[in-house]
Amino acid sequence: MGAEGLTDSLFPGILSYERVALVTPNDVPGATSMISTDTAPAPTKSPSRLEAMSRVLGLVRPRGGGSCHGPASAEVTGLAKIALVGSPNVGKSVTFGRLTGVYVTVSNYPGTTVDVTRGRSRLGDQEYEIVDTPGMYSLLPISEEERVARSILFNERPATVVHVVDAKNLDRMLPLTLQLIEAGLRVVLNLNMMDEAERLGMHLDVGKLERELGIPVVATVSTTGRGLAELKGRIHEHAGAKHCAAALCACH
Ligand SMILES: Nc1nc2c(ncn2[C@@H]2O[C@H](COP(=O)(O)OP(=O)(O)OP(=O)(O)O)[C@@H](O)[C@H]2O)c(=O)[nH]1
Ligand SMILES: [Mg+2]
Repeated sequence: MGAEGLTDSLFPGILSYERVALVTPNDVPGATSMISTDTAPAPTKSPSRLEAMSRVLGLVRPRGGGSCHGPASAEVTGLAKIALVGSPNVGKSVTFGRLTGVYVTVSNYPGTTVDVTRGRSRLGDQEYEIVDTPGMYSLLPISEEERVARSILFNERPATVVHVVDAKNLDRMLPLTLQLIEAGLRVVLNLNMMDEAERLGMHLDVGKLERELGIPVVATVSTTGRGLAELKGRIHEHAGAKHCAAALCACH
């Protein structure tokens, strides 16, 4: 049995399990220096602050190379991709297990390799590829893990990015949500670990957050499955939505 067959029989929902060796930044597509003015397109008009920042970071995709509206994310499996991103230890892998129907323990080899787990999930009437990315604090990568996560976001062009956050530390997590939105990605905010937030007496106004951010916000406890049905529904809705409200969506 080949490696693929073995993976399939052990974890039916798992498409592949990559161990990305990181010897030099060149090993990871797109994992080159963040500040790359050489490749930034020449501005045709006076850029806004966000546009300027995005260009400097190399985040704006060239027009005509696919968009956040669908087909561009179908590069590897032919399926639209959903990427789970967020800080370490917020529940991305447990959520991945809930979405794909399997629980996976991902082991890292600090400083030498980065693990990326992929699976499939049927949400509504469509099948998606789900990508569990390494933990990241910011779109400005410092660690190799963050470089890989950023590379997945901007090279694989997911149809939806689910930003998984620890609900009890929202103030520390929201800056990345804003970065993802400003970069033109189609974001769903997942307030996970609501059980712990509630135990601390915290009340989060999900509706207000949705209105303020202009994106879907879903509260979950991924260890028990609470809120997961709603999360699946909102991801599917958002992935298929016809327009992108983000200021820097490269489609417009
Ligand atoms: N109480 C509680 N614990 C949770 C919840 N979701 C995840 N956890 C726990 O949080 C820990 C981290 O979960 P993971 O899914 O491994 O987190 P991760 O974001 O994938 O972490 P990295 O892969 O290191 O980036 C585990 O012990 C989970 O059981 C939740 O909703 N509530
Ligand atoms: Mg994980």
